[in-house]
Amino acid sequence: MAALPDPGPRARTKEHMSLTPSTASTLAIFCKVVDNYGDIGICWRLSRQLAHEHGVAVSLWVDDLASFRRICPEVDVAAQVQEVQGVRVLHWRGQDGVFAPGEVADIVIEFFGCDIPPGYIEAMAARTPRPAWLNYEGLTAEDWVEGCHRLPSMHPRLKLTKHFFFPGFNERTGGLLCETGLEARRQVFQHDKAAVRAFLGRFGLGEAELAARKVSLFCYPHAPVAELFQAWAEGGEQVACLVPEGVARDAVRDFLGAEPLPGAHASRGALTVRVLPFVSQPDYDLLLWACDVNFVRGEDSWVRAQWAGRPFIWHIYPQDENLHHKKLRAFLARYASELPALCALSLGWNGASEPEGWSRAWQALHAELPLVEARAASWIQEVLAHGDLATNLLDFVRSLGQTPENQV
Ligand code: TRH
Repeated sequence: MAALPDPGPRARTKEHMSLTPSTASTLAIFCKVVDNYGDIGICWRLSRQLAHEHGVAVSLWVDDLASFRRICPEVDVAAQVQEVQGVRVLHWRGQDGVFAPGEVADIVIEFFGCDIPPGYIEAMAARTPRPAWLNYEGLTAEDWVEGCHRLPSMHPRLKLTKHFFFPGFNERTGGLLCETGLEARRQVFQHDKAAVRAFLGRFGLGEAELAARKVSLFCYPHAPVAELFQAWAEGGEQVACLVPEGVARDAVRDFLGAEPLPGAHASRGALTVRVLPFVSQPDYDLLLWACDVNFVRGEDSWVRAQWAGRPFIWHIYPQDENLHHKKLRAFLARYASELPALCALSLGWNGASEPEGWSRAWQALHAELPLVEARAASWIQEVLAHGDLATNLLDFVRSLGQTPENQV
């Protein structure tokens, strides 16, 4: 997305001044963990980037520290307030609470429309200047988001305006979260065979697995994992499937014939399945970079697989009335219109179509892999041409300082 114009020195009111790194603006993110790890995964990634790259003083309010700890082991689940990697983390325990206007940040983000405490909203309205208030929405490739991105919504009672901020894939959306230098670090790692071996060696992979086609597997429990395992086991190519602990538990237990604990592994035919520990977010990136094909899910791992520059299959978060199938098709239309085997396998994996057998579907994808790899590379350039989400978000907030409803 093209950055909104910098307001320039003449237009810099108090609001604008607060957004320059030298004066370090403050920002509060409210994160309700609905389930799994994506809610906190995205909020944590955004918090870190705003703090580390933009000099913003970030307060992350999160209601579930145990989920947070799984992706960031240094989180103390008992602490009400703690500092983690330069971010102030607060345990959000409920909707009660009275806040003074002085406690309100310059920028307030509510993640996926979670209701922030009414007391905090009252304090936002009483603050001078009022904060920029954004609702950070979910990622979808559907066209309608382009009409909704940046739309204002007036508070029914208070003099406050909330704006919708949509991540997305083009300049009519907010872009995707991507840290500065990520692409360069990824390239260096993937070219450094010794680094890749050392990383995978930490999980106990032997020579045969290192030489096999390495596939990481992260999906929801309803994915047809057993069918794919069978296809790989009966296939003509050695496959090493790396599964984080807790993922596809039943299918993995059946394959192993044992509890799927980290380190457990077994081979049948051409397939070895190995259980990995659930790793930290930075290590999960390395895992995606180290594998030849990645199965990912939800939102954050899906985006990280895109930045890995390797073929990936997305297991989309299921929604009522198969709404997610529409979202999946919208993404495939953008990403994979020239990749029929990737589309077929992705649709089958998500139950949106019946594949003509998993062995055939995998073989077809296998034959298409060079094209998928080329697409993975061109996609990164295409999406990053519109800037990264954190920068776009701050540009948008800066532009809000110029609109009448945000002036005191
Ligand atoms: O875990 P997810 O399914 O999360 C979600 C939630 O269900 C949420 O409610 C929904 O809104 C959202 O998806 C779309 O999938 P996701 O988004 O990929 O998040 C997983 C996070 O966990 C991501 O930040 C990567 C991280 N992770 C690790 O840090 N280590 C690991 O070993 C693995 C497997 C993942």
